[in-house]
Amino acid sequence: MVETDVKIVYKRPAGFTDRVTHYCPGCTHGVAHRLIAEVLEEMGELNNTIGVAPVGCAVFAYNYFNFDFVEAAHGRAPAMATGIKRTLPSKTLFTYQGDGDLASMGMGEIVAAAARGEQITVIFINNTNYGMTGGQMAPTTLPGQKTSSSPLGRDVETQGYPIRTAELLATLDGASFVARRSLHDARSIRMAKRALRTAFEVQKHGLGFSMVELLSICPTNWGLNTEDSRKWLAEHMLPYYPVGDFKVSTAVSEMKIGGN
Ligand SMILES: Cc1ncc(C[n+]2csc(CCOP(=O)(O)OP(=O)(O)O)c2C)c(N)n1
Repeated sequence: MVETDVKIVYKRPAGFTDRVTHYCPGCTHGVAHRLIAEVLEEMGELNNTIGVAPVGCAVFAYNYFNFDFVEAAHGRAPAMATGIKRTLPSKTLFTYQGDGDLASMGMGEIVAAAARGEQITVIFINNTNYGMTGGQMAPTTLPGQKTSSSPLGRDVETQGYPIRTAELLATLDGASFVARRSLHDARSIRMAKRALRTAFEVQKHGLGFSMVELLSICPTNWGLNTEDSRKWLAEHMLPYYPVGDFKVSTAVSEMKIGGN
């Protein structure tokens, strides 16, 4: 046998099962999943977490994480997370929701949960369309963007303007930490991980409602390859959906975070 100096620098996070995901090639749902699994492992929370899966492309998320998960009706994940968290307050609760699930079907749920200051963490995947059902227009679809239900491009005169969900929720007194990050390049992904860590720490410290919006690519429904999708996100999504922290309560700004 040949001796080697090979060191493992990258491996499957402990928070994952060994299932292969059903996501399309290039889709960043897998990146978001990985960041969540890494953060919960680093926080020692894997055995104390309950996730709430959405209706949408991530509907089978419960198959990919090896901790407890429940499945919500479309857009109702914040209500389920609220009930579970109030019943089991020592558990870490998070919802994982797309922009159709959270900002369309579930807009009422998320606004109410944030306004009540529920002690839950929300991971919001913004890929500007309803991915699972064939790429229809979502509340996040950009002006002029072509989708399967806006083939001539979103016309704001008749179809309205996109909703900047993070900014909207940040206006609510019940929200403690609301941020937007992007998953289109390595540096952004590292910054996204730090924001997720902050969001989960907010919950661990009992400081209230936290949400991280993650700008994501959808090569299949955008009709672009992965590389062009990443460029499209940077060119078109970032100007409309700037990354940043939109709400950091005083208590959160004074919070001490371990790890990276
Ligand atoms: C009550 C209800 N309305 C509509 C649908 C159809 N539907 C399933 S997934 C989905 C949208 C999913 O899009 P999004 O939340 O953006 O997630 P993605 O698939 O892009 O990750 C819709 C409209 C449904 N299943 N139930």
